[in-house]
Amino acid sequence: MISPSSSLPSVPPQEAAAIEWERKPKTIDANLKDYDAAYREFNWKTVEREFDWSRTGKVNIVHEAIDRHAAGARRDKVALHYTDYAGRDERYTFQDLKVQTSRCASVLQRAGVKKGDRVGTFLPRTPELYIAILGINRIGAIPVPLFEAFMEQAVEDRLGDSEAVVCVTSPALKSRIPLAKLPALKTLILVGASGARAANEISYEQAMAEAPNWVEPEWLTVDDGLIIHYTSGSTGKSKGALHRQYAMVGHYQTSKWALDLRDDEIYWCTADPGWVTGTSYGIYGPWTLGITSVVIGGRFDPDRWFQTIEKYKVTMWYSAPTAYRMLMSAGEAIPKKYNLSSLRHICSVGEPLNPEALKWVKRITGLAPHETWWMTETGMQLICNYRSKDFPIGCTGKPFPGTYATVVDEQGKEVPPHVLGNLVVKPGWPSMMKEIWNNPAKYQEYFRISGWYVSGDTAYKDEHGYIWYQGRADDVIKTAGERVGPFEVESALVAHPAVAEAGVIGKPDEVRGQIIKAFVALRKGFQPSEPLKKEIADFVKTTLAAHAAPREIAFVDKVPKTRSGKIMRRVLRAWDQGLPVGDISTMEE
Ligand code: 6R9
Repeated sequence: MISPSSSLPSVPPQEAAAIEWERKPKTIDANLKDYDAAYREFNWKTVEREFDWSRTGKVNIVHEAIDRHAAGARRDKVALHYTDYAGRDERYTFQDLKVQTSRCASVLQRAGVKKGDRVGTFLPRTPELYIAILGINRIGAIPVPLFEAFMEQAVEDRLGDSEAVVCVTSPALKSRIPLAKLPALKTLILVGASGARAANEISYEQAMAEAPNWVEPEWLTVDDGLIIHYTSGSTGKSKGALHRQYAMVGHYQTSKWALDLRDDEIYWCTADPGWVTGTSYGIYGPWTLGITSVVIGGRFDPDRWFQTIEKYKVTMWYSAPTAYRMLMSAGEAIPKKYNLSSLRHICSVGEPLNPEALKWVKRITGLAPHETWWMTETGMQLICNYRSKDFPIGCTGKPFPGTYATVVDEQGKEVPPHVLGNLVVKPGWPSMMKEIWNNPAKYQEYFRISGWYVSGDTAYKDEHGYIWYQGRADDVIKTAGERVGPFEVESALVAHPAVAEAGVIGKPDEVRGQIIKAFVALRKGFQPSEPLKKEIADFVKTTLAAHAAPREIAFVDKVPKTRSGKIMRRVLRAWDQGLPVGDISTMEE
């Protein structure tokens, strides 16, 4: 948070000549032809008409994303291409997904799941994960997707807080689900299980084989639950952002205008459904539009990534700056091996896209990635660059039509161009989270500045109304595009027997945006050493998640805290950068 007493820093207008523009030909054939006209005139009500529920009053995302396509001209259209480059190479039509998600829905019903219940998914990126999420939606239950890299503590926090009653998982991952600590969790549905199973375990394959091909969706209202995504803040454990069915209105229209998806698209969203991008734009957006999606399993591999574009003739690619930078550092020889000429549009999300990475992607593909700014809590893209609109390279973009995002001071007053402030959004856009699960106080914190939704990011606007993201105002870390809360990492660190205290910050990193750095004070009797650093980092990897483990550890005598016991991460950041620590009058003795 920008301190209310300090005068707001101003960001000098860059020399006009120093700003490079991405210019668009007037003739470009985009779904959104005239951003400025749309911004003046667009009304979300017109989008509601795209959904059957606007006529029937019967709401369920699975009807709009799958069943209505399966009942019409898209019945045999491929909805999902999947490969893991290790033996699985599959395709599912909309009709196939109707059958599969029906069967999965029936399996869940037989396991006792009811409308409104939370159901975890804890699976690698496979078709079963997509089928499970929509199977859960079909019966009006609420999916809680868990990223496959989560270890026991992360799994316990999320399944515990959401009180999930069932979790769809695999034999390999189930050992990370601490059933004894999760009283609400009654049943595990195991994908790929063979042999004996415990009484509370169901074989996915067996149960699917016995299930009927059709289960009518549970009819809901637009206010009923769609999904809960857990995400991190600067304090406390992860929090569950609950979205409602109405979010589909936002997913649909942003997929149309920002991702520019059209009917003949071969669309590749590289995000995992464990994170919000992987569901809003890996499932709900593209499939409500009836688009063909590509999903690949397995680990990140530059060669495979470019191969995927060639193999499926991908036309639209939605990925993240860290991925672009990793591809860049793997060298230009790799993309040169593949035919990338099918691509016609590229977007980026999760962290700021630096001009160097943007230009590299453009050199390789002929296309500049377009920024999309949004958050788990916003459910949909809110500030974007558009395929038909010129933009200054390096900016975050302009508010999506029908939304209002701006930059304000601590009183909620909009600041003049080039003055740094809080990036805020006027509440009321279609995909805004409905609540923070079990935590109304946390939800209210988002609206602390006179009725604005406060993103926690800082930004400025330029004289043309483009918004330029500048950083986080709080201690939330974005590492390789993944959002990590320092408190979760600190809690994992202090569980190690050698660690007395720990403070965690995001340290700037050329490839990953930020890396996690931990300052650790050891307990009496432990000596600082390189092997101990590794042991502590590995401990976080195995208890919390690999991406949440510190890549750097510094041993300190004491972690700086305020007299009320809050870790002074500002001081840690100054230590890290070798800068003066500033005012430490509130520091404990
Ligand atoms: C979708 C997603 C949200 C935070 C957000 C901001 C950062 C996202 C960005 C961006 C600069 C962009 N962020 N998109 N920063 N430019 N285009 O990433 O959600 O994981 O909740 O993270 O990510 O800091 O506040 P989530």
